[in-house]
Amino acid sequence: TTSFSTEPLGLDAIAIKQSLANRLTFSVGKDPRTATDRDWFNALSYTVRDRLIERWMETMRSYYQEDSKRVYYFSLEFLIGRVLINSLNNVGFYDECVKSLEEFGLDIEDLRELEPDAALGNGGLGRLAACFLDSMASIGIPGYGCGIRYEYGMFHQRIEDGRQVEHPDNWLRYGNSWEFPRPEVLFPVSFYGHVVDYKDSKGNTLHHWEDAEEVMAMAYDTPVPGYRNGTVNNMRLWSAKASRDFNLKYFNEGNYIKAVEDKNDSENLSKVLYPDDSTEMGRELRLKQQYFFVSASLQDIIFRFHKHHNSFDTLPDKVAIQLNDTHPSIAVPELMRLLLDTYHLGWNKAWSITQRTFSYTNHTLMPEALETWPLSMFGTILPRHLQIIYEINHRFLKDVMHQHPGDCDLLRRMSIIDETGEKKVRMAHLAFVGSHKVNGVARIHTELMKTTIFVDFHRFFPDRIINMTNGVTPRLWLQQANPLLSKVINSHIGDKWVTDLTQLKKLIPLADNAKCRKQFREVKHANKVRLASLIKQHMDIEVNPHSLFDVQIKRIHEYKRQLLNILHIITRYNRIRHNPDSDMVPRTIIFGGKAAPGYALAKLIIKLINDVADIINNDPAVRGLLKVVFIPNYDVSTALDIIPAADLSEQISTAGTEASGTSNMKLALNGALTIGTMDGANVEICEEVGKDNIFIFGLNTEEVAERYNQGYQPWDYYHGNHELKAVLDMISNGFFSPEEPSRFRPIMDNLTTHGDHYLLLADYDAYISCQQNVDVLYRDTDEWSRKTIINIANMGKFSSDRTIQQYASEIWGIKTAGPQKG
Ligand code: DL6
Repeated sequence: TTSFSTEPLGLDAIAIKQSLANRLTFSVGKDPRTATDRDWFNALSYTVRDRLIERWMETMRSYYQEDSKRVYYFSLEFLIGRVLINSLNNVGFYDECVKSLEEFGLDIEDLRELEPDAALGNGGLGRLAACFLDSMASIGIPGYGCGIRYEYGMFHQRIEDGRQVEHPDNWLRYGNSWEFPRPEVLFPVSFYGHVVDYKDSKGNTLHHWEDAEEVMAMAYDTPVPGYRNGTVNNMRLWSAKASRDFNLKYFNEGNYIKAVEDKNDSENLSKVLYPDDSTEMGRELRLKQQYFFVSASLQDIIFRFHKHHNSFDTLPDKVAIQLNDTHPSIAVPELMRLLLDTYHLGWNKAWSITQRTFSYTNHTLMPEALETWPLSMFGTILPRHLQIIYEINHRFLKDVMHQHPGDCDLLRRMSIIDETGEKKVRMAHLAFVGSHKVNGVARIHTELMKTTIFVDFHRFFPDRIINMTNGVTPRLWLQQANPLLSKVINSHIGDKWVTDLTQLKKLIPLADNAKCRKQFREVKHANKVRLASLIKQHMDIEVNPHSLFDVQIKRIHEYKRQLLNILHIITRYNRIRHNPDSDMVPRTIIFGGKAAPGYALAKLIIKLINDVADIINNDPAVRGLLKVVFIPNYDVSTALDIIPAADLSEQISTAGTEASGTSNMKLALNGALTIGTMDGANVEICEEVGKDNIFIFGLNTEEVAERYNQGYQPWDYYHGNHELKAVLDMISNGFFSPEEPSRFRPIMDNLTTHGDHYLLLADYDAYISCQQNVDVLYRDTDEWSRKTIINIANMGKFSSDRTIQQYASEIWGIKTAGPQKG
């Protein structure tokens, strides 16, 4: 036999230059005279990808040889962003690449801009999944991302006449050089049909799912490199392909058009990401998407498991599956179905294996985001799964009844089937019952899970709920986002923080050193100048880099209270106008975020921000003291431009509503001070940086609850505060929309007549005076810089490496070497 081996590819500039030339010629099919920047981008990405493949294969071989326990992160969303710079950085040959490109007369900055964001996610939940993949690879955990290869990712937001307009995100238009299509990795996924029961020779009942429609799931693999550790993991995304058999039926009947129509129907399954992260998507296609990727992934996992093992007994020792929210929780009955119907295990054994394999992460307490599916729809699409869910529920409720005899109300509350009104499957109950651990994403959120949505479940399974406070990857969110700050940090404490973020603590003494404070200040200023020039270039708005950059970047949602920020802006505007001598701290207030296309009020908030910006930015009375900018199409790439330039991070959700937040972590890590409520991970950020180094205001969760219980009266606040009244009157009387004075009435009504559900008026006063404290501190340049350094130094806890270590040891049962040192 001929031995098969490849020459290791060098990471030096000479080897890279050679690869670039080869790839441009042989893979892109161009010569340097005719090559466009995009051709060079492709040649470069192939050059990088080749180096990933070597490590990827080696990693997969080692997992196979060691029969390592594997973690599968099931997620409907992976918000990866751009891949090029991350791969160069993680493999560790960015500088050499820059040099080689220069020899061909190319600038890496120009090429990087050509890469579209892989925006296969909505916001926090999807970006967290991407950070987790980076951390699993960087720690050396055999972690696989499993999801859908959407043809269209998160919509592209344009602002036209101040309003959000959604455009399709055709991110695959120029191909995707990072992925490997695997036409041979193909699994059938069934829908519809019905279940027929048979008896086997021993009299056992067998369940056959018959007359189902089949769609094929085809795998696309994307390598996920760890940070300079030789590990490259895999993200496997599934794409829907029409099943050939299915079409043949119509072809044979001579119904060509029907066959092709059906082909499109099936392939529509992986067409588009649902662009809503805050309300339940009660749509048939969404349920089918969920089942589609879950079923394909489970078949794939079992196929891999069977290469080594012939009994399912050890499945939970070799496989851990993390359910990213309830979206993939159909995996619970699907694994049961495979174990019962395909592999003929008994119920108890199958159930024990299932529970020990799955764990579930909850990302929201908001009732409108908790998924339920009408029973009739569910039973039509997945008839066998509904039967299995009934059986799971029956056995579960029997246990509950045993412990709490006679408590019918408890049974009704805990049931997986909601029988009040139209019958529905409660996916969160299914995920909870089918998992051995259920986690929240910040301490306060986890505690609230125990006392609110899962109160009965927590009483019944007291050890099941645990906390895993979120984190973000320091590779992307500091090292790559902020090269200037990274350089300064490295010059003082070395670069071990990249894989052990707690090292940042060593920066603490620098806070008391005037020279160091100046260094940090200069970095921030340079980043602000850069952002200001991007804003000028893309939006033609002049912003003053000496002003305080006050940033709120996140999905637009009532609970996140962008509106409270606007109330402050207008208050500030009025103060400037009414006190012509005031020398207020100049501020640039920056927003970024998308609204769900069907969320009318959120879209109206965007319009309000832009209308307010229009008036303020063009009013000479403002005298350069205030500027408002709404940066369109907030995505991973724009986040990387904005975050390093922020002075102030707005984290102002109503206490008890934001599960964790992660932009709070990214901004503080880059030296912004936080103004925020005691909500989500703000609570732990406050604990880490100390309450003197953060601006906390407003009602806490207990006070919020009290306020609701007492019967909250927003009108009292309106009448009780003349500044607030003036601001609300301006919004509702058309000050900012003279051409359509009633445009923002719905906002006014929401904040008053309709009860101000998120308590903006109750928190207004505290917020405004807290913002005054911000101004006072900002004037004290040195003290501000001191606190900035203390913030950065104390962000070590919020690395996703720490989060993943915790998942590994407390949920997945995987031993790791601890933080990678250097
Ligand atoms: O856990 C990641 C992220 C949290 O940081 C945010 O606080 C939370 O709002 C977000 N949740 C979602 C929507 N969840 N659902 N379903 O994105 O998760």
